Amino acid sequence: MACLRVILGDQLSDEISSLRDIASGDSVLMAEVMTEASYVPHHKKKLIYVFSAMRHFAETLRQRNIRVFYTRLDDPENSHSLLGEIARHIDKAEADTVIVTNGGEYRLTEDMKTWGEKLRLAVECRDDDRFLASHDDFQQWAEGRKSLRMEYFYRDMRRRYDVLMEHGKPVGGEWNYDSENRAPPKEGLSPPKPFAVAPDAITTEVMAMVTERFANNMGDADGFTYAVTRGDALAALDQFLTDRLPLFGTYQDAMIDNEPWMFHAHIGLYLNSGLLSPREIISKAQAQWQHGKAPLNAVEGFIRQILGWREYVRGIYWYRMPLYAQSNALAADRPLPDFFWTADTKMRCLRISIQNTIDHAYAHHIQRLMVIGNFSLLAGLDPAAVNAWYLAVYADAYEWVEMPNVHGMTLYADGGDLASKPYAASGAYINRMSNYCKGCHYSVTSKLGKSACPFNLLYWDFLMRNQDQLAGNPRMGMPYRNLARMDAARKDQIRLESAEILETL
Ligand code: FAD
Ligand code: DLZ
Ligand code: SF4
Repeated sequence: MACLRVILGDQLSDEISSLRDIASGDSVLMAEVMTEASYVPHHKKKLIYVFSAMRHFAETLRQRNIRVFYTRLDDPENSHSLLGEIARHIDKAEADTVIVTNGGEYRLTEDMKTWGEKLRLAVECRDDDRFLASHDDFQQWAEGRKSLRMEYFYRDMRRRYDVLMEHGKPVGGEWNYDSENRAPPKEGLSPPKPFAVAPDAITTEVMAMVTERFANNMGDADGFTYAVTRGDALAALDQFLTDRLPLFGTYQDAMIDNEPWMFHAHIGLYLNSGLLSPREIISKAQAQWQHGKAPLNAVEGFIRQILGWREYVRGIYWYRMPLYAQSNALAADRPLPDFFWTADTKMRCLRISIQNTIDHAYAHHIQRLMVIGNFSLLAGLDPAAVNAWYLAVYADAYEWVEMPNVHGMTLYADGGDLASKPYAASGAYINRMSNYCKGCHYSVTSKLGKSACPFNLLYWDFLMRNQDQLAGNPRMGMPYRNLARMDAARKDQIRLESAEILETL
C-alpha cells in the first residue's frame, strides 16, 4: 500500500522530511482548513500569502508528477480540520500510512500525536530538519547552563557550521559588530524600494476569497505584492542582498515615518513557510562579504539574526513549552487597547507602527520591539493577549518564533530566560532612533503634565510598579539608582498621571 504525505501551510519546501522518500503510488494532501485559518484572527494579507503559496506549491508538486489532493477553503466537502481531511482522502489515496513532518507549533504537534489512534492508521511524524539546530541539539546545549543567553548559542552555531570563521576564530576578530551597528537615521536617508510582484490569477482568486470570508480580520487584500513562489522569494532575497544588506547593520534599529521597510530583508514570511531555507540565506549573505559586496558589520549582523536568534528562539520555545505560554513573571493583566486593531491613537510612534502593520502585515523588528512591544511592557498588557495579537497580525508569525519574542524578549514574562533585563525605554530612545516624535501630539522632552510623552511617564511608573521583581537585577542598577534620587512628590505625580493614561486605554 501507499503513503499519504501531508504538507502543511508552513512546510512548502521540496526538502521537507515528509517528502524525502516519496515513491510512485504515494500522494500528497494539502488542505486549507478553518482550524488553522481561525485559531487567531489572521491578517488578511497573511491568509492570502499562506493560501496562495500553498496553491502554488501544490502546482510545483504536480509538475513533478506527484499526485496531489488539494482542499480549497471554499470546497463544500471541506471538513475544515487537518484530521478530517486526512480521513476524507485516505481511501482515495489508496494509502495505509500517513507521513507528516511535525508542526512548528506545540498545539498542532501535540494534536498530531493523537492522529494514529483516531484514524486507526500508522501515522509517522518526522522531525522538521530544515532548521540548523534540532530539539536535541538545543536541549544538550541548554541542559545544566545557568544562563541561556543567545550570544553563547550563536557562537557555538558559528563554530559548528563554520560560518564567518577563520582558523577556528571569528573573522575580523570579533564575534559581533554591534558597536558599528544601530545608528540613528541620518537626515535624507532613503531606503531602496521593496521587492514587489503583481498578483497572478491564483493570488487574485485567493484575494477575493479572503476578502469575502474574512471581512472583519485586520487589513486589506489591496496592495498585496508579496512573493508566493520559491522563484520570486529567491528574487526578493537577491534584491535584499544587493540593495539593502550593505546598510542593514548600520540602520538595523533606525525608524523613519513613511519608510516601513528600511534596510530590513522582509523575508521572514518566506523563511518561516519554507520557500527559502536558512542555509541558503546564510551562505548567500556570507558570499556577499567574501566578494566585497557588503561589509562585515552588516553581514555578521544579518547572519546573527538567522543562525543565532531564529534558531535560538525556536530552541527556547520547544525547551520551555507548554509552560512558556503561561509565563507572566510581572503579573501583567491589562487588556489590549482597541487602538492595537485600528491605529487610532495620538501617540505618533504607535500610530505609524500599527498602521504599517495594518497596511502590510509587516513591521520591522525595532517597531515590534521598541515601539509596540515597549508600550505593551510599560503599560502592563496581559502577555496572552499581546501574544495572540502578534500571532495574528504579521505574515511571518508562527507561535514557535513569535512567542519567545513576545513573552521573553519583549514582555519579560518569562522572568529573564531570554533577555537579561526588560527592554524598557522612555520616549528618548524612540526620539533618538526615529523621526516619529516630530509632529506628535505629545512632547518627548516633557516628563510631566498633559503634553508629556506617555512613554516618559509609563517608564518610571513601570519601574515603580515592578520594583520588587526588578530592583535586584544587576543590569537594572542604574535606572533604580535614578529612581531612588527622585523626590516622593514627583513619584506620586508620575503614578497619578500614569494611572490616568492607563485608564484611558
Ligand atoms: P530582518 O530584520 O531583515 O531579519 C532577517 C531575518 O532574521 C528575519 O526574517 C528572521 O527570520 C530573522 N530574525 C530577525 N530577528 C529575529 C528574532 N528576534 N527572532 C527570530 N528570528 C529573527 N519573527 C518572525 O519570524 N515571526 C514572528 O512572529 C515574530 N514576532 C516577533 C514579535 C516581537 C514582539 C518581536 C520583538 C520580534 C518578532 N520577530 C518575529 C522577530 C523579527 O522582528 C522578525 O523576524 C523580523 O522583523 C522579520 O522581518 P525581516 O524579514 O525584514 O527581518
Ligand atoms: C498559518 C496557516 C493558515 C492560516 N492556514 C493553514 C491551512 O489552512 N492549512 C495548513 O495546512 N496550514 C495553514 N497554516 C499554517 C499552519 O498554521 C502551521 O502549519 C502550523 O501553525 C504549524 O506551524
Ligand atoms: Fe511616541 Fe512619545 Fe515620541 Fe509621541 S513623543 S512619538 S508618544 S515617543
